[in-house]
Amino acid sequence: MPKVDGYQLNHLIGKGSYGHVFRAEKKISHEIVAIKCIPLKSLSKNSHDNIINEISILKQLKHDFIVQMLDFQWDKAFVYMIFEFCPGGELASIIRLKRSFPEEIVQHFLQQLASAMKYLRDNNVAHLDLKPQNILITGIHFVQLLNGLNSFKVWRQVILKIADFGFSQHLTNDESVDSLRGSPLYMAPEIFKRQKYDARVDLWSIGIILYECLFGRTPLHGMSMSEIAQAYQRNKVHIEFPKNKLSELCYDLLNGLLRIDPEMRISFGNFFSHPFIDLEHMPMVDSFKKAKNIIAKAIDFETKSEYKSAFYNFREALLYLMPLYRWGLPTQPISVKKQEQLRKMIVENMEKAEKLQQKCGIINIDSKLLQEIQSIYNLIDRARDFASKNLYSESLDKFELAFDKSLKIMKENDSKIRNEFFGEINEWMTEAETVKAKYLAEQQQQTSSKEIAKEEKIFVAQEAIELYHNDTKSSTTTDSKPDWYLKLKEPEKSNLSGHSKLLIHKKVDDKKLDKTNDDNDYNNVDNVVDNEPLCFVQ
Ligand code: 3AM
Repeated sequence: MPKVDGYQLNHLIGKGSYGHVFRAEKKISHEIVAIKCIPLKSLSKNSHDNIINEISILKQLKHDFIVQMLDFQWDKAFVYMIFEFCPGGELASIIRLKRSFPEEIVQHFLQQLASAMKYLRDNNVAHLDLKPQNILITGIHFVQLLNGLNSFKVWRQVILKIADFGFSQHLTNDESVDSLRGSPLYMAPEIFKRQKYDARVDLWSIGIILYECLFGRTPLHGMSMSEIAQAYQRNKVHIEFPKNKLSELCYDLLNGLLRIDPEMRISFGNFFSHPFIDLEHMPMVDSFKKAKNIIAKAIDFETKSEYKSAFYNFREALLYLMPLYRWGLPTQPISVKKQEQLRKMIVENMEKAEKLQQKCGIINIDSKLLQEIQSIYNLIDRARDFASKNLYSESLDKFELAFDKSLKIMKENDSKIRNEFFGEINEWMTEAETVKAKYLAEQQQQTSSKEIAKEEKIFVAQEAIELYHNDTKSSTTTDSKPDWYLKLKEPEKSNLSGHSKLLIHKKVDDKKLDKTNDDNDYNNVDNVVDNEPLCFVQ
């Protein structure tokens, strides 16, 4: 048993990428830790560099969803890295046992991982070896998890933490590396193709982890390293998703992440702001405070008889309160008293919002349609993203799809929907025209047949615009651009290409809220929520 100053080593937990991991206790504070012991002898020059790299990076990182390195030591034989202890084991073990998870749980997990990735990104760190074995669980003991695989109460306690930065390194935006690292099933295609790669490989790995959690296996399950490499090199990999299982937003995100060409993959910015993840409304220590401030604003609007603004503020507050109530906080438990206070606040605000909604005649639309509309906004974001990378053809494809879908919805619905959701179509059209002009300029040398195809894309859009103009001309409403619509237009204020915050809100009453804390079969809870009618939408 190795000796580590100030710690009493208890027993071996397992063998990690570089060495053995022991459970240990800090002598003075009795804090339980995990110590990774890396034999210096066994390290090649390359691994040695990696370890030093891991240590220097980990020392600086501190985040709720990242395994904290508390300390490190070394002697002649070993480097000892001391980590916070994660009693829930690896995400990989849980996937093996549970196979797949309901979408709502996956969404919650992904929010935690995305939050950690955003922190890493802000610190210019790429992981480069993300996989379920490198995601540890805390907040609950592995045995409790084992005994409660179908209990929502158990899943509510799970906190995921990204671990093992052995392969990670500091990357500036335009730096890339070209050595082969990582684990084949989760490794991005550009690594297999021996192309230069960068931090975007982490987006691919997250896509595979998301796929595995949803469908119970990785897309290239059962293939060896060389089979996978060959398939990628010959461009023979087409990842398909089992259909009609998930929400449109979830498919949209999977689609964005699992793009073979990193240029076509969703960008980090669009990933973090994707509405399936919705980091903004993730339960955080300040969520309650934020909600209270927004409610104060809502009340203010209400007293000034500005009912529409009041409604949108009440609803925005609920978007903070609901996840807080459902999932709690990752770092500190919410007391029973506070939980009850939250419940009352939610019910009260729901009632107020519903009354205001009726008073203002704000439209109520079903969740399927709302998701369709959301996917259009996502397509526009992707189109803008491609255009910003000078990928004009890809950008036009996205615009075309968005216009096709918009047209279909506009034809099938009344002018209210058109006014509320498609007021921006003029702008989109102008943007698409600009992209098209750039595309044509780029394609001057090529055959004209391609140009005609792109020309047609704009015609579809034109038809949609005409529909919109007809509506606005004939509309009797003076307020053709409601204030929430303006919010859609400037989703993050500072981030024009960011995703519009177009979120679904479901009706919840006392009875259903009470279910949140029941230790009943998770799938039943899931069904209850999924079958709920929509109360109102953003
Ligand atoms: O071999 P198993 O899967 O039981 O979960 C990690 C793995 O366990 C565990 O050590 C083994 C080799 O990586 N491990 C790594 N870091 C840990 C930590 N911070 C940890 N267990 C608890 N806390």
